[in-house]
Amino acid sequence: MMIPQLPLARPAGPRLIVLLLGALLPFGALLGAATTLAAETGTVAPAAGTAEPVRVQQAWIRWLPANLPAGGYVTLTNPGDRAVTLVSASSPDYGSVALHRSLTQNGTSRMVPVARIDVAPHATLNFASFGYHFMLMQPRVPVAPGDHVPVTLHFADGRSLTASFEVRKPDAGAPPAKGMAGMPGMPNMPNMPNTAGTSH
Ligand SMILES: [Cu+2]
Repeated sequence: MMIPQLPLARPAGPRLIVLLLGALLPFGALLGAATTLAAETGTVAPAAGTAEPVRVQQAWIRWLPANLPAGGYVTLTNPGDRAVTLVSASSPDYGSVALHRSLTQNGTSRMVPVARIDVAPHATLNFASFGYHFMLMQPRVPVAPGDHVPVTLHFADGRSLTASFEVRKPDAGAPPAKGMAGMPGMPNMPNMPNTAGTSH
């Protein structure tokens, strides 16, 4: 791991060194976790030991033809003692990724933007179960079933996590859970091949 050099142009007093160390520690933690983020599952780097990593599983996108907005779904597990709050998401493959929730009001189903999605301590939140989804719009590249799209989840505490979302056909459900694959200490998920069984 590369350790940034302290600036030599001016003397670094003890206070400055403390500040620099404080800034570097979470950076180092991010670097350490980065190797696990490429697979479908991943973890959020702990912020200086204050929170345990969030686990992401069954990340997938329900593809629709004609560049219609696509719904994205995940299962988030918070193993920590504090709630974590998802506040936004982004993807290099889409111009816009919004947090949405489907509601049924007066017998009519509609979806509304949401500003945050909380995951309680020691809880698992399956997006689909609560009507939550990512609304992915304005694709920047051709996206088709069988593809994998990176989506970065941004949390209220400043942490973020990039997971690979499997693009599936409109009539497909969530991909099967990967068992223990998302557990810390088992980062050796292969670079995901197309396992969706599509013939696209
Ligand atoms: Cu929506």
